[in-house]
Parts: sequence; structure tokens; C-alpha cells
Amino acid sequence: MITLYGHELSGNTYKVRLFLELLHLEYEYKPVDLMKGEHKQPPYLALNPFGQVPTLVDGDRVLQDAQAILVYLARKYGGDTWLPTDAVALSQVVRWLSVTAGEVRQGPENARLYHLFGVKAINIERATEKAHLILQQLDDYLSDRSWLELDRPTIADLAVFPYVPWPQMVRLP
Ligand SMILES: N[C@@H](CCC(=O)N[C@@H](CS)C(=O)NCC(=O)O)C(=O)O
Repeated sequence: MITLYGHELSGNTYKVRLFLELLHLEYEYKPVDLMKGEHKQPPYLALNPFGQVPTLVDGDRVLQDAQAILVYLARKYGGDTWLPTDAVALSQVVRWLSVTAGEVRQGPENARLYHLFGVKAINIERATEKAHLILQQLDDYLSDRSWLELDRPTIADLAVFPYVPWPQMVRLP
């Protein structure tokens, strides 16, 4: 039995949910009320001490962090397709998990937090500058290919995608 804890406006939740759907896995979705601070209360902190969504529970295993969850699901349920084992190919895919946790988070993800959720602690000038930089990099890189690596969809695409289109598009159905 798989349970996903998340929030409907969270891109990190979105990428995991998208992957669960693509893998045709049955799961229960449990919304966490971020606006009311449910993610900082002891019951949820017991699952995710960082107090963040998403968290995935698969049987007695509890997993945190969207990228780590994508890796887990790919390896456990996705065969070699979504996450290759070959040294070079694996490194190519993991590179993008790193880019999403670095450049994408510092740029478009933070800009979205600032504009959509009013998180004023974010330095919006810096986030905007970084967003322009990584979006231009992605534009250039994807100008002659359809997928980030291996000429096919991998978890690299799932990890990077949600914070790249115009933020309002990133909503769960
Ligand atoms: N590295 C984590 C980051 C998760 C994250 O930042 N989640 C946001 C929602 S997209 C969150 O829970 N924010 C609430 C908070 O940090 O207090 C991941 O990739 O899952």
C-alpha cells in the first residue's frame, strides 16, 4: 500500500504524483494543509522531520524528498527505463536531479514562492536572475532534443519539469 502526503500547489508533490500515475501504481493521496501549518505538527514531523511535502509511505518504508522518491519509485517499480544503471547514463540523469535541487530551486521555484505565495524572505532579484539563467540554459539545451537525456523520458524530466512552465500551470488535477 502506497500513501503520498502532499499539497495541491506543490511542484515537488506534483512530480511524484505524475510518476505514480505514469507507473500505473495504486496509491492513496493525503493532502497536508501547509496553510494551517500541519506539516510542522508532531504527527507529520514524525514522517518528515524537515516538515516538507512530499513524503511517500510504501508499506513500512517512509521516504522524504521528491528526487529521492523518484529514484526509489524508478528503481523499485520502473525497471531500467526511467533510471538507467549504466554508469554514464545514470550520471547524466542524476545531474538533472541535482540541477533541480540547485539552479531550478534557486530560480523559478523561489520566484514562484515569492509571487504566488508571498514568501517575502526570498530575494526576488536574485531568484529572477537565476531563473532567467537556468531557463535560458534549458531552452538552449532542449533546442535540438525532446527529452533531457537518453532520447526518452526519464526521472530527469519529471524532476525538472514542474517548476519550468508558467507557475499557475503547476496544479494537481
Ligand atoms: N528537497 C525537498 C523540498 C521539498 C519542499 O520544499 N517542499 C515544499 C513544498 S513544494 C514545502 O513543503 N514547503 C514547506 C516548508 O518548507 O515549510 C524535496 O525535493 O522534496
